[in-house]
Amino acid sequence: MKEFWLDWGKWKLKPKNDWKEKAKKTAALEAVKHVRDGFIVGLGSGSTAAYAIAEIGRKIREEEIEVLGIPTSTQAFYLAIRHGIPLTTLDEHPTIDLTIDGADQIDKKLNLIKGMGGALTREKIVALCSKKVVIVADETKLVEKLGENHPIPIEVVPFAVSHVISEINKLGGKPKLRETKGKVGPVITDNGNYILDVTFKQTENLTELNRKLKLIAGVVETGLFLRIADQAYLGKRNGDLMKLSRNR
Ligand code: A5P
Repeated sequence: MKEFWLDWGKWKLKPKNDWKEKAKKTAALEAVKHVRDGFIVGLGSGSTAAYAIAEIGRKIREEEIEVLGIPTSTQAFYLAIRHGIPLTTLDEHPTIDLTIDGADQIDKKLNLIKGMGGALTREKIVALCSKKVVIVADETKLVEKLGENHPIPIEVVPFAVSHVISEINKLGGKPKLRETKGKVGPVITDNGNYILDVTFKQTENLTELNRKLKLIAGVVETGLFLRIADQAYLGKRNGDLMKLSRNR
């Protein structure tokens, strides 16, 4: 018999996605094999990166390696503390040896959409300061075409939000201000900003789209991570692991 859990919000039964949790954990554990003694490690955000953080903590305790972490969000910060990972900053260590992070969409060339957890700006800074970026996810994140049927999260300075919305409309995008759950009002990022989730009908040239978005005054960062990731481990439904690589 299938296991079910009750989604009280929608008042209907949903099958439990156990395979996804196993797949995410398998991917995360594989990625942590890249962590070496003495490494500065970028700690990603989200539920898959959380498995990697727990495994890094275990490695520090049981294999007695010395590692310093740089968290990409408040979530990663507290998880690192809980798992006993000593922390440092980009000011002390501007070059990171390895970053392990999740993603919301991944294409075969390892371009990504990130930011559904609202941590895109710090995630991108940490990734761009890293010698190697390894992405961990379950196989459902792999897509043929990035941005199709999926919004692009964009972090915006609150003062500029109306201006940014009007400029994004001119680019053919439909922005939606991300709202909190459990409190009324907009989501406030770790940097004190808002998030716009923007859907575009046309997602042919994402490099050009990203360039235009970054030129809008008030846009802090976009969730388009193009040619940033080096490797991805994707846990599959059947328990296997898919590996994707990109040459820098
Ligand atoms: C956080 O802002 C995101 O970029 C996450 O890395 C992304 O949403 C993946 O999260 P999950 O691993 O929970 O799917």
